[in-house]
Amino acid sequence: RFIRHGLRWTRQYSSVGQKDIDHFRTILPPHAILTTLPPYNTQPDELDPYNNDWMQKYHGRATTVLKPKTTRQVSDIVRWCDSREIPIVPQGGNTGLVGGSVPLRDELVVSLANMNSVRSFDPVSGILVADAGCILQSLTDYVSPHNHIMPVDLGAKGSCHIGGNVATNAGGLRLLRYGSLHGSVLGLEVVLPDGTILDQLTSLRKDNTGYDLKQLFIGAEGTLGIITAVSILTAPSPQASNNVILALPHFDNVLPLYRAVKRQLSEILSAFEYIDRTAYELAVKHGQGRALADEDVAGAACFVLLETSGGRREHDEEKLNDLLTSLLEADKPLITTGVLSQNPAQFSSLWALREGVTEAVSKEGKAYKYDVSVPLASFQHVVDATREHLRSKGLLGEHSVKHVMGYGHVGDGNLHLNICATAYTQEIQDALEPFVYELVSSYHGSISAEHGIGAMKTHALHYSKSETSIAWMKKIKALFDPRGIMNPGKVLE
Ligand code: FAD
Ligand code: 2HG
Ligand code: ZN
Repeated sequence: RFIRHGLRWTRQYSSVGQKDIDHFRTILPPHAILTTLPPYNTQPDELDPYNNDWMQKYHGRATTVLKPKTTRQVSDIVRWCDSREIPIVPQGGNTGLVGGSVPLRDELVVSLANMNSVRSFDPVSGILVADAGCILQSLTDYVSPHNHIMPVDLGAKGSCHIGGNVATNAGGLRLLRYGSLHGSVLGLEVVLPDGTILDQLTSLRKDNTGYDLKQLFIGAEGTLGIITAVSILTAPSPQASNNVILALPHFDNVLPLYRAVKRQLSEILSAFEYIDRTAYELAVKHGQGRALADEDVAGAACFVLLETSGGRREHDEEKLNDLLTSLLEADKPLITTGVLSQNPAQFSSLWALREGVTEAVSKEGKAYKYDVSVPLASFQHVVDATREHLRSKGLLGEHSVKHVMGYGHVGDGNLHLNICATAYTQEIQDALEPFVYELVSSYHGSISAEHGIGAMKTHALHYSKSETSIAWMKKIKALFDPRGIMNPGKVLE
């Protein structure tokens, strides 16, 4: 049952055929089935949004996309696929950055987009139970009038789903304050690869009743089952939020700055985000947030976006002003300037300079993305060493690699190394890998801090996981999914 596919041994699966469509018609209404097969005869380009990823880097050839509305429908679809050995790609908002959300070949896509209802919200405990297909921004809007916020926030919030966030264990911009989804997700409902519904949708803060199975699905990237609902602890909205962008003359000042900021702001610090000069300039060039004044940017090698969230505005502003004064009046100032937002529009605009980098990079060209955990002190070295390596290969220039930049979540030790090129080419790919992975490994870092493994990094998993860990991951996969139908070729080869 195995065939040779490229360089990897890959299982042979069934393709979706007429008999399958006839069966899916008994489960779903016509509007929930997109297929190039009769009687629907969907135009192939209507399937493009499901077959191509956000970066336009990974391309599948699915003939069929199903959009169930209920957990029962998901279960019926999966049970059928299990019996027919039809591989499935669970898909949320398709904003993933590692090629996990699109088919490698002609797998069936099960989109959660129609499962988009809030099931319950308790304003006292802050516990929200929602269908997996709810868009993150719509959940933020839902809990906001109840004075709560989602514990996760990211640039893709307008399209990513909460189920996709959980499936990728997305980190994002609030991790420093609210921790990872492994902590804030209280329960999950999952359709297992044989169609069984695993109901672990508890709303309990504490539940030490043996193995915590839900943790396995958080970050499994759809390889162990389809998440159909999520119970998540939301946080009380801060009464006051402020942000400031700080310009630094050298990268070396970032670490001492982080220490000083933590010491002085302590409990009100809610984000400490990094962008280097190249990333800043691209964000501005592509209209992500308003440019800072020329005199604020002059001499800046990089920037830090700092956010505070607290209970009393005067108290927080006093702390922030004291911080800025002490930073600027120090004998050897760590910053050249600080721009403090004065109103909600400026607050959003400063955030856009950081959140908008991903969008800006993709407007500028084709992005090679390395999402790594490395010691904070080495962020700049990783970026510089990669740039120099590309230069030594003759690949730096207007017609090949246009920019090499670093940005990310300093507070989490997570660097986003982005290489922006005019096109995706084998030459650039070969220059970057295994170079970047070996560099990260030399720091005992992680080759995926928050975006996951997807299809992009299956071959590189060993840089961050021991042989024993990978062997046990494979045993877990085989236990849940003996036929290997759930998102094959993702996470594990
Ligand atoms: P998809 O892209 O559809 O899927 C991602 C993976 O999860 C796939 O493997 C898919 O099979 C699986 N999956 C999706 N839904 C389910 C489900 N219901 N059940 C089982 N498996 C499922 N990531 C971060 O960690 N931090 C960031 O700050 C961040 N910022 C981003 C900014 C931008 C502009 C973009 C485009 C992406 C960003 N990402 C970030 C990457 C991405 O991981 C997140 O956008 C998000 O968590 C993916 O959710 P999605 O619904 O789009 O999932
Ligand atoms: C971010 O932090 C996201 O902005 C995306 O994780 C990072 O595009 C990237 O490399
Ligand atoms: Zn990130």
